[in-house]
Amino acid sequence: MDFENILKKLKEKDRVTLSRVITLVDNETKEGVEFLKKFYKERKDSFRIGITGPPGVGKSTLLNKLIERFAKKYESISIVAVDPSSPFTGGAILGDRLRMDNIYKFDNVYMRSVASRGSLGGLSSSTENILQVLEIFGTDVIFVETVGVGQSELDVMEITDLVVVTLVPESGDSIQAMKAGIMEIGDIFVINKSDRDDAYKISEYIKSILQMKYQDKELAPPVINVSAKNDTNIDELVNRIESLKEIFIQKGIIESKRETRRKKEVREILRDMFIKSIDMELKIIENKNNKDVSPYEISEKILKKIDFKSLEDIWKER
Ligand SMILES: Nc1nc2c(ncn2[C@@H]2O[C@H](COP(=O)(O)OP(=O)(O)OP(=O)(O)O)[C@@H](O)[C@H]2O)c(=O)[nH]1
Ligand SMILES: [Mg+2]
Repeated sequence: MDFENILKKLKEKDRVTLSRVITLVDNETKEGVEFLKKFYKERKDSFRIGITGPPGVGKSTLLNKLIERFAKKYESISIVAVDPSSPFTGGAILGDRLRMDNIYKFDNVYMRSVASRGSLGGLSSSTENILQVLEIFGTDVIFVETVGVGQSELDVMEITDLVVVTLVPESGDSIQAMKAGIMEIGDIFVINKSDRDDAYKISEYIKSILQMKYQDKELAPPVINVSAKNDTNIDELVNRIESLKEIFIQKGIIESKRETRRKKEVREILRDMFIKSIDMELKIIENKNNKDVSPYEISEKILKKIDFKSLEDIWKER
């Protein structure tokens, strides 16, 4: 593969090449890994915004409105939708593409859907690799949409710089249950569908929960009522995102999040490599009669047999 030529095309903002490289990386191919290794230093520090929330709260509709604003302001915008087909809307990728019609109106917007499957390093590490390709491509802002249902979807939010948690007026009843997960990770809380009744009651309720948690009123994440459908208060949300971004940069929060991510990724990659090589050794041992050997002893034997120098080659051959 002519990596230099691929990089050149990416830098020329060639989307076909971009899609191809993302596929290589998403499938965790050897070429994909080599590409990321070789051109890691070519990355731009894109600002990563996570949009999460329960199924059907209007994340994609909201994102569509945000794209409109951001596409006018920045040179290049990307969207990564992780499993856009939630059981709630039954909306498949196609449905999302219809909802997000601004993807087509602006030629500086790139969208990619990824299936919500746990690869070796988990959903967050395979999504991280895609974001790195987008950063090599040179995008300014990346939006990541996940349906906030499970732990792996919440983990994905850790690879973003700022998290927008989206709720709706009806979310009130389930907030107690959500507290441990989704309520913990939001930097901004949005009450979408505020064209409906009780939208302000719930925002007051969420504010009170957040203020209790953060004690200092100033530090509590903002809660903003919007209606994506009617385009109400979207500009206010954009302003909040932009000002929080500035604060995060000034306080060094983004830099430290990035450092934490890098460390965590190394850990996950190493764990993948180890597990793979252990599995290979286990296969060899399975064929032997070990019924009277202690599992501890077998484990120690396997550990001694692992060739640490070739871990990377083993990993690449998966
Ligand atoms: N009344 C009202 N309906 C809305 C609003 N925003 C979105 N919807 C509707 O809510 C439904 C779900 O919208 P989506 O944008 O697909 O929601 P989502 O959170 O992305 O859904 P999943 O990705 O499937 O979890 C659609 O029928 C939208 O038209 C809003 O502000 N007000
Ligand atoms: Mg959606």
